[in-house]
Amino acid sequence: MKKVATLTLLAGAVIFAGVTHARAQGDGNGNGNSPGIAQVVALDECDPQSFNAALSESGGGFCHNVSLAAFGYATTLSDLLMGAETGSPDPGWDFEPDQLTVKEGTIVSVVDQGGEPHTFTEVKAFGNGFLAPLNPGSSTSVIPECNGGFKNIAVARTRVVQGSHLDVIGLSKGKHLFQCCIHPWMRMEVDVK
Ligand SMILES: [Cu+2]
Repeated sequence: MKKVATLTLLAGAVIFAGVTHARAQGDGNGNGNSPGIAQVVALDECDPQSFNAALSESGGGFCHNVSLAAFGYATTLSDLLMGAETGSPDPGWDFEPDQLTVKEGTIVSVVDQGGEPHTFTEVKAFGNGFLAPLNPGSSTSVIPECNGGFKNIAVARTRVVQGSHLDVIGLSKGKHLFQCCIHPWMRMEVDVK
């Protein structure tokens, strides 16, 4: 019982730390020389029932319940896989906005407001992710930036889990392409002026 309480406290502390961090950055927005922040949201409509039943080996809480599944605002795992395979992926899985123009030095802050983890990975050219069933035609070919999945530390570092945010700093002037290495149709462009 004591152990559980400690864990809960720890979890609370982590969440609280995350919030404080986000606030501190918010204060820097537009003040003097502090860099501005441009926000990107990662969205999905995962259906907790079907996702968590199929992905129970990853802890059972893979898909958090944010999608109002009871009212039909959710995509089941089989529908998601079917759409991805046939090349008409669910548009509810998305980065918003699709394109962003920012000044050099701006922090691009990606917030995962969906129910699933995503990655926000910079790529040379958009292409397939590391989970074949979510690629068109279930292709096993993977673009280099996503290769190896989370076993590749470079990919793991671009992960954004549910309810958290990832800050991308130091983007050079020019065009940058980002995509999710899990759901490869989640794509966006950041143009740095
Ligand atoms: Cu994703």
